[in-house]
Amino acid sequence: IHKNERRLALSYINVAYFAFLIGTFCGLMQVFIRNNALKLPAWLDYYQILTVHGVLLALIFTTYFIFAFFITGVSKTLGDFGPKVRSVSWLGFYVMTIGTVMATVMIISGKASVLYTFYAPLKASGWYYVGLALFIIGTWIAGFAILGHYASWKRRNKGVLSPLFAFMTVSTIILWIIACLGVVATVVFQFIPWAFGWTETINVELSRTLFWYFGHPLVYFWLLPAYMAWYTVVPKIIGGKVFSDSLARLAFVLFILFSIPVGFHHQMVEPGIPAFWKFLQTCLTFMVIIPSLMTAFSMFATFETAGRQKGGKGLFGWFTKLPWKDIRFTSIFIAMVFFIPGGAGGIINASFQLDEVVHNTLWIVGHFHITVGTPVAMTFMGLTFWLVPYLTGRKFTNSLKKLAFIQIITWAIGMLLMSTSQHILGLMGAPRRTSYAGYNGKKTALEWFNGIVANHVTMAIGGSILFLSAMLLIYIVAMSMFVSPKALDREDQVEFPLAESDQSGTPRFLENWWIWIGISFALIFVAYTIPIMHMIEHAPPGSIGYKTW
Ligand code: HAS
Repeated sequence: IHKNERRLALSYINVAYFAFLIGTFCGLMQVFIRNNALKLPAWLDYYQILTVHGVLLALIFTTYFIFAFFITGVSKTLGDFGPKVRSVSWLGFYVMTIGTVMATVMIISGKASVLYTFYAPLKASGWYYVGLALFIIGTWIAGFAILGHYASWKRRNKGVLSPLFAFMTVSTIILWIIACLGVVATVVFQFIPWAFGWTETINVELSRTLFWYFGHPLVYFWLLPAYMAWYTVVPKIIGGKVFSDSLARLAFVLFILFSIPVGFHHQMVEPGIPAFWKFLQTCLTFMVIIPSLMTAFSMFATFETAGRQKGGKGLFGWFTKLPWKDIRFTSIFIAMVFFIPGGAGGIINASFQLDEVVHNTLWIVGHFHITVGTPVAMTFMGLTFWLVPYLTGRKFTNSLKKLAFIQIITWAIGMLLMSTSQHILGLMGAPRRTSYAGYNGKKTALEWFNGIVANHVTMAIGGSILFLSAMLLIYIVAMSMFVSPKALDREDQVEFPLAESDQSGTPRFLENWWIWIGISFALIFVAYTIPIMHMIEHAPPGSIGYKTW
């Protein structure tokens, strides 16, 4: 790809891993605080650290990495960006980064210890919300640059289906733009006026609703780039093809339709939303599980087909033919395995009454560490091992490959220990979002939390292994970014593995975005209009919306 796109993608990756470095360090501190083994100095607060951890890992690391992957893949499949798209992309990068720096400075200076969900009535400095708004606007600019590049490709290739990678990128960006409308609305019209003192108070229920309108599709904004790698990169690495081009496209379209009108499943216990609307969104949540089940089916089919082609015999012989010694594959395979309990946990959370048992407990923390923290993060690690050397033109040496194996195995072990204990502690009632670990010295509580797995110590051991793994990853990234020798011979050059996808049977209407955007808005309208009108009608005195009805 063009050297400018390389530079752009590398800039995104640098910010991503810088955020990863600080974010994982804060994670390490957290497990020790919860274990009562670390006392913070007066100027540093548990919530300050938790906010840095959540924002830098869940929002910044993911988003920057995702854009690096998009830019590289789109310019590889649709061609060089050209000067206009290039400048808009850089503008997006700078606006995002100014926003990120503003928000991070506010959190570190203790003026925004509101966690990554920034629930009202917790209030941060107004500049924190301005930083967040700039970050989102930056992603829109960068996203529209890619959409513009895609549109010009479509104009030049009338009636032709776009390459699968580009199709998936466009779906994910459309999902992101529609999702962000909620967070932009609450940040610009509710939080900023309230934080700067222009309005007296804030409509809490409405702000949480607008946040989760965004918050749930946010998790699919993390997941879909991982799925892109599963669908388009993994088959190439294992020597196969995309199992079904139309199935893959349909799965992405279903995410555009069903990932947004489901935010109430994060608000099941909130009294301000009538049960009927929660139930409706529970049903829609079960719809959004379908494309993940399709993905699981497709992955098994890809593995089996490729394994049998390589001579795998019998019921499971194909399994042994997979390239287990290739870290690009092994890392992503482990990521997939983690998503089986991760997804099952999600289905439990979504099951209306069952959520009463796990809501606001450490179970949820366990859930998101085996969704975004492993399937997504570990897929991004598997991509990093070839993406960085591909962009820098350096070798991914044998010693780096060995280190990469150690890194992946330690991440998997650390996460297994930490997330299992979080799930069990959560089932026993250990709360989330708190540094409180002493349980008032209550004997029964302390006995509960003293099992081998259900223990804050196990959680801390897992967390420490994870931190060591994270540092190893930073070392691997730094080496392949700046130090490793340049790959001068062809065989040393690292490739962008992209599988062949047979489009001959794919229906053209799958790429008619207006149909999907239209249905998506119709579902959002059905799921949200009446409850939101209800919330505005009951706006508290002094907040925006009060007495305007
Ligand atoms: Fe979730 C809370 C429901 C998926 C992230 N979720 C969270 C939070 C985060 C998060 C961050 O309904 C906490 C938010 C907060 O701070 O409060 N989640 C779901 C459901 C799914 C789901 C139904 N979540 C995710 C993904 C995330 C993520 C993905 C990040 C990337 N989640 C909830 C609910 C809550 C929640 C409630 C709120 C709970 C509360 O009370 O607060 C579904 O999308 C899951 C579907 C997935 C599957 C799995 C398919 C499996 C595949 C792997 C195949 C494996 C292979 C390997 C091929 C059905 C694709 C085979 C190899 C072998 C050897 C077998």
